[in-house]
Amino acid sequence: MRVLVLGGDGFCGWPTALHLSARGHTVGIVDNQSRRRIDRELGVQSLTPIVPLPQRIAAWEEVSGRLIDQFDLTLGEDFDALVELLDAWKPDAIAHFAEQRAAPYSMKSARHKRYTVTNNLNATHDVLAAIVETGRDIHLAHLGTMGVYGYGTAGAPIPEGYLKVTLDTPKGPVEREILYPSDPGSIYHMTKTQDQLLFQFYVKNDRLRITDLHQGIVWGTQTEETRRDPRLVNRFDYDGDYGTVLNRFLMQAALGYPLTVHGTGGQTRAFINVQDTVRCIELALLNPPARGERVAILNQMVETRQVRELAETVARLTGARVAYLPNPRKEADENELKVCNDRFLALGLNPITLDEGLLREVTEIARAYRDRADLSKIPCVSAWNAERAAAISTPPLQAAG
Ligand code: USQ
Repeated sequence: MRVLVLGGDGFCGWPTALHLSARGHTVGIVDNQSRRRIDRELGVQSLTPIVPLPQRIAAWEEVSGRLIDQFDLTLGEDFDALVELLDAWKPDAIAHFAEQRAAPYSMKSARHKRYTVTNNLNATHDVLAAIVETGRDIHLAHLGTMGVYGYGTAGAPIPEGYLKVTLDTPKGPVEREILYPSDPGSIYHMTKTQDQLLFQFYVKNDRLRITDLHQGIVWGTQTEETRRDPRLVNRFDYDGDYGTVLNRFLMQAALGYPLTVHGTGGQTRAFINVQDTVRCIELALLNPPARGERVAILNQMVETRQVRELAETVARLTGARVAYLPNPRKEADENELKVCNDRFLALGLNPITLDEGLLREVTEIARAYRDRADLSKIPCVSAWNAERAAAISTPPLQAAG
């Protein structure tokens, strides 16, 4: 299969490109270096040292003997170039990771909100319009998020994208399946809920084949392929905007920094290891919906955990202290979360679960690169609103452990 990976230099895009290449697919990466530009804007760098994209690709060719093409264009802006690329490179499928993916970054200021909305929605829409423009039958697999659902349930597991509802009509009850009601918790998550409507429209109007993957929080760093050479190492984000919760805790533990739990830590979220992320993408690409079929929605997650439970596990393993801090986010303090992931299990995913040995492996990575850490970048300083900004400017509530 010929697959274009949009955003192929990023945290999920890069290991996906390598995984697909290793599995015999022909891979092209489209990336405009926006993730590296944001690092410079924030004055942070990945804990793991990442070489420039052309060197990454050359290293992959050296160790695997396989070529990856690279294209530098800005999705959402360079529309004609995108259409030309699709016509010339002739992908069978597109894996779309080319969106600004950090919730805190999207809430930093009006400028960051506007950037996230403009970038994400125009990127997604341009890809859809470009596929139609070429007239080619290209399957689009998009990295969505569990956050489109919100994290509160009425006790029932969150289904894979669609909810059965019964409408009372004058002729009696009528059953329908509708998109699960969106309940985004940040501007970033909101852009992914809007993407869903773009997909629904383009399937209805143009019969595009589209898969939307609602992914949970990714933990871990390396995959089979990124381990093969130090120049292939994946990003490890630990800063207050881009670092995700479990990787942050593991890195903080490696540095002897108190684990930064927001609020009570009662937030329950869905998790997946990065190795399973890349497997899921290939499974989704190998099993596209038929033309005319509704958007295929799969929950790309393995298990749910509470934030404080994760902090306690990491503390037990490493002796780290846990700090309960005022929450910069406007989110529920406590929630239950049950999620269906039957579709990937049926496709043969044999998932990696949060295992103490694997957690230790990530801590080892963090230890190996601890000298590159800038402790001043650890605190989460992007507040969701004025009330949350005031809350985080007060000293921590308590430190335990
Ligand atoms: N949290 C802490 N302490 C920290 C960092 C986070 O308690 O130091 C808490 C947050 O308040 C939140 C939870 O941990 O309740 C998750 O935060 P996160 O930064 O790990 O994840 P999130 O902002 O939701 O976003 C990440 C990815 C995003 C992806 C999403 C999947 O950045 O691209 O879409 O996970 S999901 O969370 O399932 O929507």
